[in-house]
Amino acid sequence: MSGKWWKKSVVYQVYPQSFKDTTGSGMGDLNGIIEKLPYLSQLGIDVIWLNPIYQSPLVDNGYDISDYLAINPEYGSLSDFKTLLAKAHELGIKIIMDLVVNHTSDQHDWFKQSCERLDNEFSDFYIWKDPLPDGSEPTNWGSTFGGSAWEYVESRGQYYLHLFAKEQPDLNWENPKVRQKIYEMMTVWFDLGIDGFRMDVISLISKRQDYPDAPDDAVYTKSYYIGASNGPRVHEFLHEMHEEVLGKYDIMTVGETANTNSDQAIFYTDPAREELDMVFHFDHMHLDYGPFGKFSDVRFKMSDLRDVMTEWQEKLAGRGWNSLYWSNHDQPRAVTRFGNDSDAYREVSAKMLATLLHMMQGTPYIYQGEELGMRNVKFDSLDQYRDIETFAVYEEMLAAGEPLEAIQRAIFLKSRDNARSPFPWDGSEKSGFTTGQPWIDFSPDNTTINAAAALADEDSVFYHYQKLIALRRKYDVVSDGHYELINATDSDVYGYMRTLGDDKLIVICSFSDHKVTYQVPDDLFGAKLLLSNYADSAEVLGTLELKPYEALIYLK
Ligand code: TEU
Repeated sequence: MSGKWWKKSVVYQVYPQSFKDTTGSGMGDLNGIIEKLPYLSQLGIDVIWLNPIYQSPLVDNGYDISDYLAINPEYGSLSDFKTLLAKAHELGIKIIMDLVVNHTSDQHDWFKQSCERLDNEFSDFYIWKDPLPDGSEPTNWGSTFGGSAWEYVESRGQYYLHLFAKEQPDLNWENPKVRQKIYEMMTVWFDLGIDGFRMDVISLISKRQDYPDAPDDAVYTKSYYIGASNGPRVHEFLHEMHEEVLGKYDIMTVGETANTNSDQAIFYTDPAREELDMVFHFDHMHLDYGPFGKFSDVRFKMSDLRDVMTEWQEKLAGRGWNSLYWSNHDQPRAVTRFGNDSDAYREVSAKMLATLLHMMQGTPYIYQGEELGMRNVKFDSLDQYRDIETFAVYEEMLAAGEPLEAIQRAIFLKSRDNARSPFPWDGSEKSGFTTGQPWIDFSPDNTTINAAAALADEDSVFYHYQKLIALRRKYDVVSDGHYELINATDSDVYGYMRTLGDDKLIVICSFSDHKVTYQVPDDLFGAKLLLSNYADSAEVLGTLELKPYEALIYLK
């Protein structure tokens, strides 16, 4: 059963820890989300994706789950969650949750029991290997958050695999009992009425069973396991999950799939294969990687971005479905990374990026604060960071002999904490977020960049998003139109067209900080302006002189 309603939906990602605190604890909570539902409704979004709110020691901010069926009391209770779901549904907003089943927390009861003995019910719930003859780790793999991907446990005399922190042991999907437990747990949440799942690192659940070493010359042995993305049985497992659970509900699913190319994405999202509805790919996130991966000061090239987005638009058309995103809780702020976050151009370039993404085919995701044009956070000291990935990268770059300045710059540009500072509801001292001490510092921008200011300014980034969402709802060409580039090699301007029947939607976005002339094909002349990010944009399409970061949508 599937109404495919998600093809017309816009998703808003809420990072609960940093959204709205109602208790003074300094951490956001479920009642805070309930309180702010009218704000989300005003923006016009259809679906909320909640980052993990389950019981967790919060070593990796909830991606280390110790009880899949319990709500972390820091966020509230199950009854608060039910209220949130009911109130959201009343407003016509659906809720999808995070499904983190590549690994659990080391505090999960399954893991505790698994550690104890080699012959109990949970012995094979995780990936245990004997030490090599010299006592060392089974492979040379590094973990995402530093050190080896293997941890020794005395009681079993064995190592367990953890692709992320050592507190996040990987589940053994080869074991059918593990899969059954997961399906049962998913069923509980669906029966409660949730509308879908975002599936954390789902492309990693199936491991190659030969456990090969990473080649000696691999720059990072830690990247090696990502090469093991899309393992041998991943599609079999997801199809099984579809048969056992997903296919029984009218829901949406989006898989997080690092290192998955557009051909592989079709395997995940082709409806005929009955796996997932869509995936998050990372190809545009990789455009500014350097020797230390994400932590670099390389700037993306617009032509590369256009190539990547176009490849995914074309490849998945009619065969799968795209997720459209600029940012999330693992990425820096979109306007800093892909736009221009100077005072002069922050708002106009944030609107440009929104325009470019929201008129494409797929389901757009807005990460909280993106609708305010929030930029990266200027933290003065390393002490202000909270994220384990940031600390791991700091150690790694230091050990590699990188100068402190370069490390600080990379962290400022790419730390996940850029996206995790408390949501600025207003310009007051505590940003309307909490009455207590926030778990992570506020951005110094909050006094000027905040929701109250945005709502009071009819030209704000917020209202631009609101209009883009309304356009998706109003015009089928936005969800269904055929995608085609205009002036495919222009060095400053990303232009494309969407066609459905006699309708043509023309989208023109300048990435330049100065004026540029743009020649439009003659047959598009006369199209009428639907939306732009300047007050005095040309009402009728002809040859254009584009202002810095100008973004235009025309309909013919
Ligand atoms: O992220 C998976 C993932 O690919 C990360 O390694 C990502 O590349 C990194 O955060 C980018 O800097 C997911 C979650 O979104 C993330 O928050 C978790 O830490 C991770 O899985 C482990 O569950």
